[in-house]
Amino acid sequence: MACKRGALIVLEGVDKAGKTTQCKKLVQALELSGRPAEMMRFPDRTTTIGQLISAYLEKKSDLEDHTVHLLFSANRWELVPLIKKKLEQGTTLVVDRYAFSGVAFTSAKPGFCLDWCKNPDVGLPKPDLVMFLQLSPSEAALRGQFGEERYETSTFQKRVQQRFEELMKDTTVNWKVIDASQSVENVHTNIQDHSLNAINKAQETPLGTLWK
Ligand code: 2DT
Repeated sequence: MACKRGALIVLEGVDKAGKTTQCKKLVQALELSGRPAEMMRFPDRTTTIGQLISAYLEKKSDLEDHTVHLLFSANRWELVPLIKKKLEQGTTLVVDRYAFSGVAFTSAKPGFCLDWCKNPDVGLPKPDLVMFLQLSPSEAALRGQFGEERYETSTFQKRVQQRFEELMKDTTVNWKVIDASQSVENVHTNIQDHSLNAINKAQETPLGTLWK
C-alpha cells in the first residue's frame, strides 16, 4: 500500500502573533511523536524570486504593487512541486504564511480588491488546515516595536487584520482561529490538537485545490 500523505498546515496572523515560534514548536512536537514534519515559510527568500521580494521588503528596492503581488504568488508556485513531493512522501508541512497573507497584505493597499488578489493563487495546493493566530493591535503593541521592514506599521497591520477577517468568511477553507494572547505553551497545545485532527483526516482524503 502506498504511504499515507502528510498534511498541509498553514499558520497565518498579523505581525507579532508568534507564528514562527509556533511553527517551530509544532514541527518539533510532531517529529517527537514519530510523525515526519518539516517547516516551510513564505516568502521563501532563498530563491531568485525570493531575493527580489526580500530586497523589496527590506526597502532596498522599489517594485510596482501589482508586480510584487505576482512575485509573491510566483514564489509559492515555484515551490509547488516540492510541496507535493513532500506530502506524497508522508511528510506533514507546517507553513509560516501562504496565499492568505498574499491576499491580505496586497488588498490592504489602496485600489486592490480581494478577487484580483486571489486570482494568481487559484489552484495552489489547498491547506488541510489554516490556523489564524488572533492578537489585538493593543496586545501586539505590548510585544514591542515593529521592525524596519515594509508593512511594519500599526495602521497598515490593522487594515491587514480586516482583510484576513474577510478571508476567514470563506467556509471552503478549514480556518481555525487561535487566541494568540495566551501563553506560548497554551497556544502550542491548541495548535497541536487541531493539527493532529488535520493529519488524521488528510490520510483519508486527497489534497485539494485552493479557491477553485
Ligand atoms: P515575514 O516577516 O513572515 O518574512 O513576512 N507578505 C507575505 C506579502 O505581502 N505577500 C505574501 O504573499 C506573503 C507570503 C507579509 C514578510 C512580509 O511579507 C508579507 C510580511
